[in-house]
Amino acid sequence: MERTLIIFKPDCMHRQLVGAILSRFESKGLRIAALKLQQTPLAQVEKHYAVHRERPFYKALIEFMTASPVIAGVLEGPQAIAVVRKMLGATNGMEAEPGTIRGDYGLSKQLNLVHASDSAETAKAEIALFFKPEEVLSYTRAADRWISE
Ligand code: 3AN
Repeated sequence: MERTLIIFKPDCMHRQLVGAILSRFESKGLRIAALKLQQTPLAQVEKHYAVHRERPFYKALIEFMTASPVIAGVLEGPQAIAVVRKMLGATNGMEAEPGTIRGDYGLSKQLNLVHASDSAETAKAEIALFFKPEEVLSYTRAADRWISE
């Protein structure tokens, strides 16, 4: 079992696509381990995107990610990190394959709807940045034995 951090970004919030996209993750069989609405503090967004500090789009990215409340969550499942990244598709919505979330809903590099952790190390650090340990819950769903063996 793996856990991965997702963030429904401001464009997703304003386009009212959170329900539609969360539903795709649920339908896949991923388990919601945490979910919350928050106005992300500047320092937290800066820490989250610290790897992009030198990139030309960094300032715009920080402004975008603090422009409105977002919904952050943790999804759990077998190989959840790779599975969720695959469901999102390429960063650039113009290049993302149809059938992926960005391929179906996006036409932009920056306005790409959902963030998801890209490795086991980043997932661990990002979950710790957004959630206290007690906010991330493990539980068994009635359908779990029919979703993965
Ligand atoms: P991903 O979200 O697919 O992991 P990253 O980690 O390369 O993509 O980039 C983080 C975020 O920075 C993206 N989600 C996107 O919002 C923004 N971003 C990445 N590349 C660009 C770019 N060339 N122009 C504008 N924004 C970008």
